[in-house]
Amino acid sequence: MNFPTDFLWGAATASYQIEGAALEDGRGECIWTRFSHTDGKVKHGHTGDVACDHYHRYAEDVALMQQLGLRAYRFSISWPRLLPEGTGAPNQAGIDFYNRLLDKLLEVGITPFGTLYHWDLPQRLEDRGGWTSADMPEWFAEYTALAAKHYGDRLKHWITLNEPWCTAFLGYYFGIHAPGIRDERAAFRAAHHTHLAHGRAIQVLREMLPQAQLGITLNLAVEQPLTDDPRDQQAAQIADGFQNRWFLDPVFKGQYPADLLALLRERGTLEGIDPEAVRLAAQPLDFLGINYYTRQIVRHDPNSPHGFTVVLPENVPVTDMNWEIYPQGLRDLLLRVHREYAPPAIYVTENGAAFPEPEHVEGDLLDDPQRVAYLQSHFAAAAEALAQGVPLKGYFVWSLLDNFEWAEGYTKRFGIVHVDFTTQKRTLKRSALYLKQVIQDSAVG
Ligand code: IFM
Repeated sequence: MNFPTDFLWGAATASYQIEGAALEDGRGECIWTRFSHTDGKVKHGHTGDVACDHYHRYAEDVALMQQLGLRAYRFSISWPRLLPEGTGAPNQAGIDFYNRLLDKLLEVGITPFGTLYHWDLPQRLEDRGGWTSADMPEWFAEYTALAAKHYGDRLKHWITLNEPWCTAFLGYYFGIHAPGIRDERAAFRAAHHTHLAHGRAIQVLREMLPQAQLGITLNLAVEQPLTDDPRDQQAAQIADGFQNRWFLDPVFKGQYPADLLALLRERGTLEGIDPEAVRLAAQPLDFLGINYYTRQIVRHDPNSPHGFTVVLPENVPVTDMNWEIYPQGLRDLLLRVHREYAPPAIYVTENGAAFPEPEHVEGDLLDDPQRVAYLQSHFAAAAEALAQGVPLKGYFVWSLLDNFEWAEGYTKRFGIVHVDFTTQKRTLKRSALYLKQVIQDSAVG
């Protein structure tokens, strides 16, 4: 595997998944606090109230990153920590937390990548319509300006949104994520407002921080038809529209993909949305962040609302999320995005896997051979894409720590560092040492 000596290897996390201190030091309630405290929404009734207690243990966690030789760390800023009501009066204690975190990272030479929105929307804004509200782009612009004012001197890599597909569709269509709404029109309105909010945030950041590197993170997948039957091929095309092009096209072309637009217009899904307005999303970017986990095999299904169903073939290797392990999909995806959208730079902003692991660990190392193999095969796929000309600049493993896996609670462990949620003890997994070795090897070319 050949990676350039300046390749930015790192690990990623997100505020609600690791910080805890959910209502401490003035942090406002977020939609995940509300959702996880609602019966039946999250497995075992788990919440992010304490999570990895990173809010109090950030220094210990940065020391771990340093021990692993990470060059970069991707984290997210919690909107309700900075603005408990979503807009209006800022919360100095919340602002100071990220000041401390940034200072610590820079002190040990780790490049911070900050994501502005990784799903912990202030509940106050959800009460006013959340992502379905046409005011969202301006609310987000206000929050972005506040973050830029306080952190712009030290934070040089900014990601506006993490996986807007999940915000819109898991949150407002499937209802399995906060705020738990099941309404197709609301979901597409939410998606539309994520595009506009992204566009406004980039405008604000460009003006306030002309030297900063700006991007967005999308969760993209390879969509493949189950068979050669033209109906399955058509189904895969629609699935690709939903998963990939509904987000890539606005960001890079300022428009929605025509095929899906026609289908959704026919269903009346887009009522009240002005598709032309999405041109605001196409602000020049410095990089695209891609989160890759798996591929999707798709078949024609006349009984499903949009004519397709995702199927998991028998006997394929899967992770604890029941996601197929398909490393060549990462290579294919990187090549495709490079060919069709040509972002100036690409980062894999998330890739990793959950496997069953004990809650408590004896000793100071946990063997996780499946995760080592998963990472090895995906790094190799990335190296192939790089060799074929993809401007891949860095790679963040998801995740640094075992953490709150949304509706799955603490039952899925993605960390390269094990967390005992009773004692908060951190234990390295073998995959952490593997990453350390890869980083060391790539430093010498
Ligand atoms: O844990 C999530 C993360 O918050 C967003 N991307 C996918 C990860 C694994 O499901």
